[in-house]
Amino acid sequence: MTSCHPVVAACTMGSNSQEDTICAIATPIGEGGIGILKISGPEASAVAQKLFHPTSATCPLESHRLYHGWIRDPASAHPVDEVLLSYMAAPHTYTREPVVEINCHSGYAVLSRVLELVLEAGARLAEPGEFTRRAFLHGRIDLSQAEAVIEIVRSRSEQGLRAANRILRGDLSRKVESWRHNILGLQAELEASIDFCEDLEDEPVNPHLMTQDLQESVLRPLEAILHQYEEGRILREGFTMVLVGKPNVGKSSLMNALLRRDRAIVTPLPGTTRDVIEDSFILSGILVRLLDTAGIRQRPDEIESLGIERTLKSVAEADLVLWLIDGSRPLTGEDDAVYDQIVSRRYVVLLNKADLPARISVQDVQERYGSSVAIVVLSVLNPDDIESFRDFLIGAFLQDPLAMGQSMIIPNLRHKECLEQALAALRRAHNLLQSSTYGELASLELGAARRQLESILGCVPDEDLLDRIFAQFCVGK
Ligand SMILES: Nc1nc2c(ncn2[C@@H]2O[C@H](COP(=O)(O)OP(=O)(O)O)[C@@H](O)[C@H]2O)c(=O)[nH]1
Ligand SMILES: [Mg+2]
Repeated sequence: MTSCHPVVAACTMGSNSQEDTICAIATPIGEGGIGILKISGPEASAVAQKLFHPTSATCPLESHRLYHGWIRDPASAHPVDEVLLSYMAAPHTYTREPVVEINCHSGYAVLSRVLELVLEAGARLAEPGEFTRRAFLHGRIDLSQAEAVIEIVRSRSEQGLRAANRILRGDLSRKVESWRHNILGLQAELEASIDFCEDLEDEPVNPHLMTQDLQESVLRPLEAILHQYEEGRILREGFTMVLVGKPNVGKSSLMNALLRRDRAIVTPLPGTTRDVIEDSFILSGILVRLLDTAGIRQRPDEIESLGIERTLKSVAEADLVLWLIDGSRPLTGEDDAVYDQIVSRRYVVLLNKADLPARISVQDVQERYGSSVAIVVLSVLNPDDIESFRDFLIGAFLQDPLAMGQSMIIPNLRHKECLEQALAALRRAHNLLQSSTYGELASLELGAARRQLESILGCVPDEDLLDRIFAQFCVGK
């Protein structure tokens, strides 16, 4: 990536924590096809060559080639595993350091023995995220891209993955870098005009043009990207739906039908589901989190009351509430009690049990709860109805995030907070510029905004922040 790298490199050079050679098992430990051990650092090749015996003699190892051979215990010369080993010379590697990867058979004993030997040969066990941290410290990626690596690893949906890949590719970095560049330009212009005014008592810059420039080249695009955060949250974290309704209306049955497996217990006895049960499924490439709740009802017992408390909490956090009503029984005060709890949220009514003789109609529901409510009539036991309901959800609620997922850049929470701070400083600068006498203060505000943007890219050395970010990684990434 781009023009920001020299900045990152300039800010981070001089850190000397990167001089030793680190290693870690990069794949999940357990029985499997292949387990990979990664070594990175100046001694990577020397460490590997103490243990590795290639089938056909090749010394020194050539970069970016795969070698077949055996790992042997240097003390006893006993074979430990038959492996494929690759050596990648710096700087064309993940960390920009020399890297060795050993593809072993995957098993607990094999991997831990090879790891032990690599440690004895002079490497140190990597900390969580240390490989990616080195990629960042060596300027191969900036901080926002390093964060995208975590999101890629955690992505559970195709759309979430796409959004994270866009950040890793540098789409956000390029924008932030260009705003930073524009602000720097404005600041230089402003500083020059301040000096100039002092010397000549003249006004060489047009503050009107400057505020316009600030507005168009930074303020507006920054506002636009912040706007994308909220919708983008759904792509990243998933769309949360919570099922509510009085007991026995079919909530757990709907949960199981949407998940296509028996997750929640379904019984004809009211009050079976006492806790909030959570699971998720993929709808049109988007992760949908589904929460089945205890029915909201009057006069519950103690355990059920706790369940109801949790239900109300999930209602408050949901993107959409699915309110189930049993169409084969008359509406009661218990339905009213549910309505009272969800009325301020975005919700849809599901008039369920349409396979049974109807005791209430769409009209009855509208008369009681208002005509603007969206009502879906269905039987959750009918697979065709479930298919139509899935289509309804996509059409009514996932269209916008899906469209966004095609191209938009979606900042994460940390980026969003930096962008908000930058925006606030830019707005203050904008106001100061309009009253043209406060050039110096405006320049200070521009500087504050620029620093917020730099912190998105990680230009500002902040060990605490780096520790916090890289602690979220696993060892070996
Ligand atoms: N006939 C019919 N029965 C249903 C339907 N949906 C759920 N049920 C039954 O209603 C009872 C309660 O369902 P359940 O999912 O446990 O309701 P919950 O208490 O709201 O979670 C069970 O016996 C289900 O089989 C439906 O669409 N039609
Ligand atoms: Mg239930």
